[in-house]
Amino acid sequence: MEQYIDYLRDILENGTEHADRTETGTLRVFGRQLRFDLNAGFPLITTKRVWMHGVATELCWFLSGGTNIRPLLEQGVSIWTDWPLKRYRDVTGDDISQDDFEQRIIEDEVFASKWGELGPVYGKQWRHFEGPDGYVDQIATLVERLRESPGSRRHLVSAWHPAQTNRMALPPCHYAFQCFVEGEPGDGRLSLMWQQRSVDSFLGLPFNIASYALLTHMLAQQADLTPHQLIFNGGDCHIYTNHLDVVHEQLERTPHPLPTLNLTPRDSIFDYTIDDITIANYEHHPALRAPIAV
Ligand code: DHF
Ligand code: TMP
Repeated sequence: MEQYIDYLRDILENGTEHADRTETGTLRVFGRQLRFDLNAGFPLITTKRVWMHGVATELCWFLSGGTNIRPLLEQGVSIWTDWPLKRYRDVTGDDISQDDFEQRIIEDEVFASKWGELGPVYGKQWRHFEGPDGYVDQIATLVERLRESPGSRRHLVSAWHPAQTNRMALPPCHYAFQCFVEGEPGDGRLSLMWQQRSVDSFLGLPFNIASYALLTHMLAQQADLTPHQLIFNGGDCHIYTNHLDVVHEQLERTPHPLPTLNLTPRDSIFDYTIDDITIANYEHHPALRAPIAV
């Protein structure tokens, strides 16, 4: 995990200032890669606490095809609330608190379907990508092809739907991933590489690394493969200016050994629940809090 610290240092040293969409301001560099050996442990950042429950709940929600924040809130996960809340406040002029807004989404189904929707984001594109001949379930197709044609060079899932990005609360940040299988049948190794156009390096990236690592473990289990490498390719890699203090604090910390993942086997990739996902021996430095740019 030294490489995450090196990556942060690289942005601090080489980044240029940018007045971004959220008007927070960032330091940014373009085009960076991180590589994780999944056999060396589960890549959960140890120089602060990363909320694995949030990561796992979000990934199960993506895999379910969900695009409404209601099921996340029912499971105590608020990481996606800011965007629907902003929309509600802007449209209605009602200065509702986050707690009251979340409570209404949970209690009132009609309200939730109107105000809890993020548009055709990850879940929709992964499971129901709309094309001229109907919908494509990219995840079901991926698992089927990993099993039947592991050596293929076409194991690709895209969350980027150019005709629909304007209907999304946020166009996908991590917008595509590719799988790669090597080794003999019965002894195959699965690697995964994802593409991310925009990277909130302090808040978003630790979640993204853990999420794709977990997805790689799930895909490997489904296709009878061993997880191998996880590769991140970032486009606009930035640190928000209001995260500089907590980033510097992290640079002072020495990473701990990595934890491990226990994943209960399931028949289908769509059957995993939060109870199937356990992280063991997660030693981490204290949590670091910072505001998210909306
Ligand atoms: N916008 C921005 N500006 N950055 C993001 O990382 C981001 N991520 C989104 C949606 N929009 C975004 C979805 N993923 C948090 C983490 C991931 C995430 C959204 C939010 C987050 O707030 N993490 C905090 C709190 C977690 C906790 O409750 O413990 C963290 O400290 O990791
Ligand atoms: P943008 O759409 O203007 O690029 O803003 C999106 C912000 O959210 C940007 O800071 C990147 C960040 N982000 C992540 O880093 N990871 C994620 O998974 C998501 C959804 C967003």
